[in-house]
Amino acid sequence: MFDLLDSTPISSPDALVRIAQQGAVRMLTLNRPDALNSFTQDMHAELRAALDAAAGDTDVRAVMITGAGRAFCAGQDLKDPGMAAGADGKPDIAAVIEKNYRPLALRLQSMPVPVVCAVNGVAAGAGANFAFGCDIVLAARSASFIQAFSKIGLIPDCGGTWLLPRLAGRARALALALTGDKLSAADAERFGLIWQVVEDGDLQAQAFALATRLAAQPVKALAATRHALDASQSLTLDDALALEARLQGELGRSNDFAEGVAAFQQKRPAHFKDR
Ligand code: T3D
Repeated sequence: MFDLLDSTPISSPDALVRIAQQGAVRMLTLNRPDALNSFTQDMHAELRAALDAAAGDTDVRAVMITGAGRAFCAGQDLKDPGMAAGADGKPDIAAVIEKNYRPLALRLQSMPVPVVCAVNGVAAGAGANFAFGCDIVLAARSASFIQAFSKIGLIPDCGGTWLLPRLAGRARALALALTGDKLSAADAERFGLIWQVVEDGDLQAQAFALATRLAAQPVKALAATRHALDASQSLTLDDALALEARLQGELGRSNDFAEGVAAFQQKRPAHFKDR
């Protein structure tokens, strides 16, 4: 059973992104609860560093992300004085996106290990699309998702324009983005935006159990699976088959494949180690 007390803290408890390790799972907690864990420049920098560190650490075989307090993440901190201003003195949001949101979305998509997101409360704006960019998303029954952008005169970012239609289809993506209406966790599951709704009190334990299960799998193959599925969206069938052949060819030469086949033949559990 998951218990935060069993995890080893890596960051200080008051870090903007708390980092801990339990077994092979690196746990990241967005930690600005008073501002509903909205993104500041500093929190972005800590999150980037935490994801980079997890990606570079061979002891990490899965990442779990959640939020402290009652929210998951309310998107960009609209009060952050660090928000960039252009030469004309007006907000330079393109610069904010290039510096923070684009690297974040791409980092998630290129993680060498699976990323499980435990959405513990409201996820709004870039906070919602950050969650949708993770590999498997569980949400507490009381959680909700809001494409809040249209309410402040913006478009979905942090990969939202790419993710939403792919996950939910154009009709639902467009309606969610145009209205900015709040979507319950149950409807998010029904729309295919997330994997599963779980009861509030079970969220952290179930997300950790899932991350632990994934960590025991051949994570190199899992990362290649994500890559092939994402790439297939813009490939012809023939090109997707060529990519499958290339990736399968690489994985076929891996220690994990040899171990998986040997474990099957010897009727024992496999012990995967590749990263
Ligand atoms: O640089 C750029 O701008 C470009 C990037 C854009 C990416 C984006 O994410 S744009 C979208 C930004 N996010 C939003 O527009 C969401 C704003 N927040 C809300 O709509 C609501 O707070 C929620 C629906 C998320 C939750 O509502 P509720 O009623 O549960 O809580 P609340 O009372 O509104 O908020 C509680 C506190 O959190 C409050 O502070 P206070 O009054 O107690 O001192 C509120 O101001 C603060 N808070 C909530 N969201 C943000 C925030 N502070 C700063 N930035 C926020 N995004």
